Amino acid sequence: MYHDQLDAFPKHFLWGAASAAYQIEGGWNADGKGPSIWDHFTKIPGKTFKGTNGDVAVDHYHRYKEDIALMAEMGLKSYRFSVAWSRILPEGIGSVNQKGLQFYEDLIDELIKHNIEPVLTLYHWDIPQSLQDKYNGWESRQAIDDFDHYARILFDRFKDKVKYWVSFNEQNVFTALGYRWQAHPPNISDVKRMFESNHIINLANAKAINSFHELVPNGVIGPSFGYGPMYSFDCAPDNILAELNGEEFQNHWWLDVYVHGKYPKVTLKQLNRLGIAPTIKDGDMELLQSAKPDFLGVNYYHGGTVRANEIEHPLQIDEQDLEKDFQATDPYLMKPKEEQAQSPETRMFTNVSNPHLETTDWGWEIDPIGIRIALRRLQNRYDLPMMITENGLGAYDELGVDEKVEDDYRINYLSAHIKEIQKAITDGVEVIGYCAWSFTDLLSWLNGYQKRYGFVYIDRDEQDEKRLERIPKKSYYWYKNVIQTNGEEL
Ligand code: BGP
Repeated sequence: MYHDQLDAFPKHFLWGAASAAYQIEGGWNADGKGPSIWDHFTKIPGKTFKGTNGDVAVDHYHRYKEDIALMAEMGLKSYRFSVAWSRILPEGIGSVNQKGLQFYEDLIDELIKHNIEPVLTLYHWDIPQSLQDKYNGWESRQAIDDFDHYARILFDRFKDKVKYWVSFNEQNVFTALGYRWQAHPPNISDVKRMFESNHIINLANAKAINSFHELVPNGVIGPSFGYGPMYSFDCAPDNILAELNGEEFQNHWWLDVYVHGKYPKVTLKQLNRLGIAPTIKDGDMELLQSAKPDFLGVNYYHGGTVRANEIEHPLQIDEQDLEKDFQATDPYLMKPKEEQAQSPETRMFTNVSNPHLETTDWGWEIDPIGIRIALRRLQNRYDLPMMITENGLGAYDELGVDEKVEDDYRINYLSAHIKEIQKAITDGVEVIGYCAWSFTDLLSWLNGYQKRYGFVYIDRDEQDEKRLERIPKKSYYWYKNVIQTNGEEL
């Protein structure tokens, strides 16, 4: 579908930028803050690039006024940030740390003073370490009530100041990296435990959304999902089937629960067969069905291309095995069930690289049309308003001798994606805002400070905090103009 003329962006479109507490704040133990699992994890040798951590990060905790002044100067309409649970409740439960709460109140007031709409994320990956120690964090159902208690403190305090709320950030990413790939805290490699904790997080999400609707009738809430549309490698029917499997296993597995309160049947059956489906207790599905988000937050970086497994890995079977029985024709089924369970997607699809797409310096595919495809698919299936809550380019920015950063590559990247969003809006998709990742440079979870995303350069690196000076890049001025023209000049 091609349009002669594109619709204008909606009048009150929320042109924004995003961040997360651990990646920018620093002040890791300031004013009574307790440690989170990230404070703990980053101290394990070999886990992050050059051992970087968020102890100081970009010191936003002490410099938020300076950062918000730069947002105001840019004309930013919205700013998405996350609250660190362990600043509010250092032990995860118990008495409130008033200074921690006050920090966020001051931040929100400062945003409002400058007409910047706050978008508050309740959870961007940093459960308090004390809850991890006490009952294994998200593996315990106690976390559902404790998260709700924490969320209600924020709903109560900020219900008249904050309209837009995000419940969980990229549940698909932090459960996979934390419980399967040992790349994030809590540093576990166990697929069964991943599905169990994921179910508990679904319940926590639903319970908090219900509390929100009780306490904040004028606000809106939704999860931010890390969505990557799946593409079939080609039109061979078995690859199309692989695409269907990939979309269900990687995306609908979460989104169907958020929006419709149910797990996709085919994936659930497969997980049950392998003995790794989550334990669903009486009342769980009712809770999931009772909570409906008001909008979907979409974090878009790239999608994924898949093909049928047998093509990618041609069958290699011992002559002897062939004698056995029909199952011998499928090497996957010959593995013990426990081994099959460690890679449940094996027979559903295989990831391959897409020959049509270039990649970033970190190997992430660059696919602007994918954001339109994402929005179209999500509108089709879930029919909720959407906010792009993250999208951006990680690059090695260089501060020139003239103290300038000429990041034309970032401008090209963002411009191409925003144009596709405009096409999706013209198609008929309801998009209420766009948060670029990120406003300032910040700590990349595993990649230190060299992988930069911001409109504002921060003068620090892995070894040296330097002056932590804020220097607007070329993209800062470009985005300022995008906002001023409400997207007419991209
Ligand atoms: C998303 C996270 C963000 C951010 C971004 C870039 O998955 O929600 O917090 O980090 O990815 O990722 P990275 O820093 O790994 O490049």
